[in-house]
Amino acid sequence: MRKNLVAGNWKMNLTYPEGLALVGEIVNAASAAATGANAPEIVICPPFPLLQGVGQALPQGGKFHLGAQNCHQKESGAFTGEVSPKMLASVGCEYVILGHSERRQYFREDDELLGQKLKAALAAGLKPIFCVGESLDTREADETFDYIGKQLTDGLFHLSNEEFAQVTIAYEPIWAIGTGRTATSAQAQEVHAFIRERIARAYDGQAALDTTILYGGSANAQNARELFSQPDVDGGLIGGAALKAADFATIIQSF
Ligand code: 3PY
Repeated sequence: MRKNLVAGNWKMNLTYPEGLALVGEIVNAASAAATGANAPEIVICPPFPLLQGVGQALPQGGKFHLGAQNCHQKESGAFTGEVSPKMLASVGCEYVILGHSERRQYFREDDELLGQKLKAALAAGLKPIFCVGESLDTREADETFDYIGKQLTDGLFHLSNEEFAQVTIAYEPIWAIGTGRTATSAQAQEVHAFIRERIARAYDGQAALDTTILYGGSANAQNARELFSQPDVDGGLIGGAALKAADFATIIQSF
């Protein structure tokens, strides 16, 4: 079901003690903001070794949820160094980010592999946060909509209606990730509306209305309110600003 949602992607940052300290600060700073009609669902996505400890530090049964940043496509087996969706679920994960541009770029994850990961995550009861987004070259060549349309068709729209209902989409323009450049709220809204229209075509109008679509890419305490005020922007997938408790709390209060 469509909802306001803010997810913090900690990426490959923080040791175990640092992560526990940060999550304590976030819970203190954000608990007051995590109540009320507009309060978003809050998903904290630390690196694998921090998952269980961070999960245990989150208040249970409320707005806070635990997510991972990736998973393998198989349930178990001889895949040295990998982590399965079932393992994530067993330490309390409810969400998993899939298809982040850093995974696509540095680990060569393509739509076929991401399709398998999506299926595996869903089979383990996880809710995927599926990322799409164009490079600067693609934007400047005026090919943004074709590119994102293809990512949606090839990566996501093979899911059944029931599977798709579990998915949150994150629009993360690559040129805005870790660069300090943010899409303007109008640029974000334009792409979010396009994504919603493509969902309506692939599934139906109700599925389009029910899907949560997040903006990611240098979203921060200063620009979150403007971004989240757009009609098709339901929240954010937050990078650097998720590592600062006060900023993250401000973002959570930006609805
Ligand atoms: C960023 O904002 O840098 C992100 O990549 C969030 O996932």
